Amino acid sequence: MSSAETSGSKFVITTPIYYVNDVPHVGHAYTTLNADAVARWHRLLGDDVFFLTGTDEHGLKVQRAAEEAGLEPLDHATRTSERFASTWELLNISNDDFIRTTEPRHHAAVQALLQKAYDNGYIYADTYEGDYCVSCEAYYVEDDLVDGNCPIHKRPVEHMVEDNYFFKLSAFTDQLTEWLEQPESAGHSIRPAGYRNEALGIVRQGLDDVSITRTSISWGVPVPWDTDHVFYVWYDALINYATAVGFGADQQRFDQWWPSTHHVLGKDILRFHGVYWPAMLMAAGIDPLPQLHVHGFLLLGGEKMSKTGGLTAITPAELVDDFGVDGFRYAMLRNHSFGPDSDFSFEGIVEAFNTDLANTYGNLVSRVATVVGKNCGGVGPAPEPGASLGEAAATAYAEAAAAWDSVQPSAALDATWRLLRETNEYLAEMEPWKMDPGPEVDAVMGNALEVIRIASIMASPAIPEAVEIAWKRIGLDGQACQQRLPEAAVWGAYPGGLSVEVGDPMFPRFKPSS
Ligand code: ME8
Repeated sequence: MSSAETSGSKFVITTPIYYVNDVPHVGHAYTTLNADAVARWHRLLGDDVFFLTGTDEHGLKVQRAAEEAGLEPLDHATRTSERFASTWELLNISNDDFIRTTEPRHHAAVQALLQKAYDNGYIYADTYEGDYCVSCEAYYVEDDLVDGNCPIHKRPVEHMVEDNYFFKLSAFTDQLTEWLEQPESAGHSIRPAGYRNEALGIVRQGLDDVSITRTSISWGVPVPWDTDHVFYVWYDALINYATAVGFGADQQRFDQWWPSTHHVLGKDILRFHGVYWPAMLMAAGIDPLPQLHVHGFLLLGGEKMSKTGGLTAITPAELVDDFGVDGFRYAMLRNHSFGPDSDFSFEGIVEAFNTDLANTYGNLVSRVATVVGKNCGGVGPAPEPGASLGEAAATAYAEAAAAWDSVQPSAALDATWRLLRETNEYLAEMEPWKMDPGPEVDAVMGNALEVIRIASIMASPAIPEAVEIAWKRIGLDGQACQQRLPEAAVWGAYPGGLSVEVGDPMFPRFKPSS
């Protein structure tokens, strides 16, 4: 569906709910920032947005982390959940809800949804024996293991034997295949396509039924029809997306919001979101299925940055200290295109900050304000109706809108910054600073101001605070982020006659301390 078609409609976007066994790192921030930027873009389109994030608080991994910290699981979960919430506040994340799986609303929804699947005949009792990775909270079959270790965490698995309830995943092979193979025009299942093919590969290999309850631990949501059991953490966690829009509590609300659900997630949890979750929804009779947007890993020295992997934990707060909130947000979104794995580096952030924010955007704003001050008496002129920059702006907008629409923030910012660079080149060519006051310089500066107005709206999902400053500098009130697209991107709306202010550099160049 194109942006124009979804305008004014509901749009639900979610992040994974993060485990509270440790604190937030740059990998979590990457997912959450992408979801945040897309949520902000949809608000600009006038959509009614519900942006959900939260924490996943049950399971053996969390229980053990609490034991290690000498705390009750709930106290430990509360403490870490707050660290996630405060990190998102620091990063100016615009979530509309923050769900914790230990909340009563979630327990009720999990029980309601799985009871439906049970009543529909898709859950049965049996004994399970297998190799379990506590870090993944998942069983593996022997073929999946690498030298007897978990393929993701490279740690030994634990052999477990349990009386369990099983979910008849195998019954959904055909329906899952059909969903995964559906044409994009019917609403995509998983994007980018490589991940859809990966999910199809999992389904085609043959699906075994999966164990969904535990008796060995008590830290979970009790099974409503047999309270000796708790649901295995993944089957409780996935349901958070349904809980938050009212499943089992407010059917009308659920019916309104559910059909526009988009999940943003990393490739490590593709199997759960792209195979198990849709099958659970089918088993409970919930339709339609959500749309998935899957990204790769941020790598540090070639390894996934992971809290359980014991690799360097780089906290977002440290990077915000160096680059500011918008500097960090921009670099994360711009440097790592959504889909493939991508190398994360401090140098990469410095480069994005200095090149794009300081030299291109910040410089354009100061340069334009300075020339308007000197050659236009400090009053911003209106743009020319048929300016060539107007065409460049329209092209950049169309490209950025398509990229945001397909959840490609990096590509959208690329198109936006191309327009800013073209404007810097236009100024270098026109040399308005050499012109005398008069209509010629007014036209050039009006055009440049109009690009600043439009590009700032386009950049606002990534750098919401900086664009407000730029807007004010060119004499517009704040609220660039509250402009309604696509109308606000149409060339010619900068009214002229506004007072333009030079101010301090918006993004002073970052110089690494040696
Ligand atoms: O899996 N690069 O939680 P989790 C990019 N609770 N993204 C990364 C990353 C990296 N190096 N490391 C982590 C869970 N992420 C479950 C989810 S959802 C119903 C339950 C991001 O705390 C990425 O989004 O291990 C990944 O999918 C997620 O964090 C895993 O977070």
